[in-house]
Amino acid sequence: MTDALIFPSDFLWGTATAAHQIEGNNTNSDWWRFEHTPGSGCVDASGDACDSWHRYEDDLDIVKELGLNSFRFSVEWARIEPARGEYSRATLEHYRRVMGACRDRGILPVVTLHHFTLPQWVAEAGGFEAPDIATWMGEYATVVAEALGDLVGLVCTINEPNIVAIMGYYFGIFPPQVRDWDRFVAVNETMRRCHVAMRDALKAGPGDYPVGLTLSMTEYQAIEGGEERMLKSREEMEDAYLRSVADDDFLGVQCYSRTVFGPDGAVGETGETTDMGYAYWPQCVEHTVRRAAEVAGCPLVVTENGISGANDERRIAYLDAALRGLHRALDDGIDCRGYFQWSLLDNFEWVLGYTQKFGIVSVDRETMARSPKPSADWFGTVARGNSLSSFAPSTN
Ligand code: GCO
Repeated sequence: MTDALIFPSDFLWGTATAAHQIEGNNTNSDWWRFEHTPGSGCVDASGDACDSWHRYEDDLDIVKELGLNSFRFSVEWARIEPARGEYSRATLEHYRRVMGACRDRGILPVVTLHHFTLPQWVAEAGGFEAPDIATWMGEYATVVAEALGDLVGLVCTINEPNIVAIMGYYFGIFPPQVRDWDRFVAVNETMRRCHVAMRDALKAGPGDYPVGLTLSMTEYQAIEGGEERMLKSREEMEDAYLRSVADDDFLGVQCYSRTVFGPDGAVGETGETTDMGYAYWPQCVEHTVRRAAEVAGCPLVVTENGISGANDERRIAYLDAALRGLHRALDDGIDCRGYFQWSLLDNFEWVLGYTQKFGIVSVDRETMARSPKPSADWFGTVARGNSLSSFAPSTN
C-alpha cells in the first residue's frame, strides 16, 4: 500500500452553497430587484434557483451519502428581517429545521449570515454606505444567535466582504454598480466594522461555536512593471483584512485561481482557463493558505475552492491538485481545519446566472432533479478516507 496523504483526524470535509444561489424566490433582496433591472448585466434572474428552500433534505441526503461531515450554507437576511426591526419567526424556524436536518445526518452546519445579498430596505437606506449598517448587522446577528445558536457548528459572518466591496463599488458589476476607488476603500473599512459588530453579537449569544469572516483571496503575481499595482490591490483586497482578524476564531480562505498584474492592472490569462475565464490554477490553495497563515495568524478553513466547467475530469484533477497543495501546507504545520468545495450544486452564479457549472452535482433546470457527477463520488471517497491516494489522477 503506497503512502496515502492523510489529513488531520478532525478535518472538516464539506461543500459550500449560498441562500440566494440555491434556495429560490428571494424576492425581498436587493439582488432580486437588481436581476429585474434593465442594464444590470444579469444573464438570468435567479428565479427558483435550485429550489433548495423546499429540497434541502434532498441536498443533505446527498451530502450524507457522499460521507461529508459538514455543509456550508447561508441564512438569508432579506427573509429573516424583511422590514427594519420586523423578524420572521417562520423563517427562523425554517432554518432551525435545516440545521436540525444537518444534525440528524451527522453533518456539521457551517452557516454564513451574509452572502452578497441585502434586504431591500437596507439597500434603499444606502447599503454598506448607510451610517447605521454595522448596527443593523449586529442586531441581525443577535437575532440569529438567539434563534439558531444552539444548532450552528461554525459561523461565517460576512462572505467575501472584499468582493462585495470591489464588485459593487469599484468594478461596478454588482449592486449598487458604483465605480469609485475611494468608496471601495471606505466600504472595506465599513465591512470590517460590520464583521466585528456581528462577531461580538454572536459571541454574546447562546451556543459556543467558532466565528470568522470568509475572504476572497488569489495568488497575486506581477509581470515586469506590474509590482506596484499588484501590491496596491493586494493590500486593499487582502492584507488590510488579514491584519484585522488575528483575534478571530478562524479565517475562511476562499480562492479559485491567480491574478497577474502588469503596469496597467490585471492582465489576461494565456494558459488553460476555466469557464469563468480564470486561469486553471489549483496551486492557489497552497499559496493563499500559506499567506493567510503568515499574515493573519489565526486558524484557517478553506471555505470555498473549485472550478466552473462541463469537464468533470478536469474538476477532479483540479481538486486533487488543490488538496495536495493544502496537504503540503498542513505538513509544514499550518493550522487549516477544513476544506469546502464550491459548490454542491450547479447554481445561480450572480451576474452570470446559470451559465456556470461549479457543482459536483448537476441540477435539471426544469425538474430540479439532482444528479451527482463523478467528481462527487471522487470527493466523497477522499472525505470518507480522510486521505488522498499517493498517485494523482492521470489528467493532472
Ligand atoms: C464567491 C462567492 C460565491 C461564488 C463562487 C463562484 O466567492 O464569489 O462566495 O457565491 O458563486 O465563488 O464564483
